[in-house]
Amino acid sequence: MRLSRYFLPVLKETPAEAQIVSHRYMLRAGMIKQNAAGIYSWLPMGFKVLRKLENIVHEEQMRAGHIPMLMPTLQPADLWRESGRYDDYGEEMLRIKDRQGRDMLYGPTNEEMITDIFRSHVGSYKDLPLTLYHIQWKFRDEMRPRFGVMRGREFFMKDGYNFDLTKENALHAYNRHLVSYLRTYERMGLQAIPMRADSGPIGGDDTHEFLVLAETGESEVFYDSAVTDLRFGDREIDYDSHADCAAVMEEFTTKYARTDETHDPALFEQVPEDRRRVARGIEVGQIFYFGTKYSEAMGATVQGPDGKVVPVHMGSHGIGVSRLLGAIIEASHDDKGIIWPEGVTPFHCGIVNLKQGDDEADAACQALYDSLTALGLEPLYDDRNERAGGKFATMDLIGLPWRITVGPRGLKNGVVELTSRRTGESEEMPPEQAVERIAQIYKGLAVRGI
Ligand code: P5A
Repeated sequence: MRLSRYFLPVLKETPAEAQIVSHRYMLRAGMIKQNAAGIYSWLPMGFKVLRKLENIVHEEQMRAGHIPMLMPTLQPADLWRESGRYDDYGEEMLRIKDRQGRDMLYGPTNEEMITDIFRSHVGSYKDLPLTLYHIQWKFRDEMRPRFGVMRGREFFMKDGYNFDLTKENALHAYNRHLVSYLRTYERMGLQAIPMRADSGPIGGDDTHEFLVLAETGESEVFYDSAVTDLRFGDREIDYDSHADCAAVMEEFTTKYARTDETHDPALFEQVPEDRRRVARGIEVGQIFYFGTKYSEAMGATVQGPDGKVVPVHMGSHGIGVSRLLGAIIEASHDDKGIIWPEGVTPFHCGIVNLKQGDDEADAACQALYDSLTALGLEPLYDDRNERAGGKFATMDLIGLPWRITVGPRGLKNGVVELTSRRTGESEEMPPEQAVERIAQIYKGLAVRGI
């Protein structure tokens, strides 16, 4: 993309309403625009990152054997009357009447709707196990929407639902989700720690939240610092193996890690004192096992192998896809701007032309652009007629992990400069070598966006 033809409405001033760094940088880097409290438009660069996160979530869900679909944002109230949650959900639910006077709502989550789909089509244990998911906009009329996309009213969530014949199988689905979530967050360059939590309006006893540690997080968390040494990495896992998934669950959830809702001071005391941590975190996902709560209320049953008709065991599992943008920026920035992890960056590298209009510099930039594009990479070429300082400031703000700087002086010696946004270190090299280096860095990582 050439910056002169893109829509990147960068702000010079820091918007007064933004209290935390991710909100400030998302506004300043022209990624989002607020349309109403907690409701945002995703401008091209914000949309691009959102789509990349969505792609990673899809890839990891499908790797775990989960099946993508799409449910609507608007739901009939009657479904929620069946589960009893229409009245329970309270003020957070946005209630709407259609022209016939029917009660509708903008879905805050989809347990009822998926249970209705399931009961309409599945009647035998032979069709189980089944996990369906979608990535769709949700609405919760939060009392205090704040921190930009972090606590929105309209937000983008991946929500998945498992249907199993037995509790044991449903607990395997729970473990399998934990494993796939660990992989998902790590691909986004994040460490998200599973912590025992409270199930709130979703229900059930077994639930873990995934928290990214950050001072600006809304949840207070208590943990054994040894949990921060755990990495899932690139290990191979058989998602169908109960034992493999249970082993990962045990590895990642045995050490003390809880949110304030389930914190147990007596148990925490048993953690060696030098490893006890009290901090704040951003909740980027949550998994639930709630047994037959919805299937019993709504008549979602199957005939088992013994001929008996039984309600299915279920769980639901969510990832806050739009919130993740904020969480990634909170975890990865400096005082100049965002520092995107390679796995989610909107463009793979920036090209800065120090002397736009100089034939040699223009041609060198164009050649770099063409070579990178031919390799399936997406550079953002700053071809505007601007001072070098302004171009560097924009690149630093928008946070592309790599920058190639091209100027007449370097070109005389046959070199361009390759700079890492994270370390600030620069190296001079021939243009072909810079292309080669960037291709190497993104090997296996290059996801094309929109
Ligand atoms: C699990 C999937 C559920 O709703 N039902 C379907 C279950 N869980 S949850 O924890 O309530 O939400 C899942 C994730 O969505 C994100 N989230 C939000 N993101 C931005 N703004 C909000 N107002 C908001 N509310 C929830 C969180 O990341 C949460 O973990």
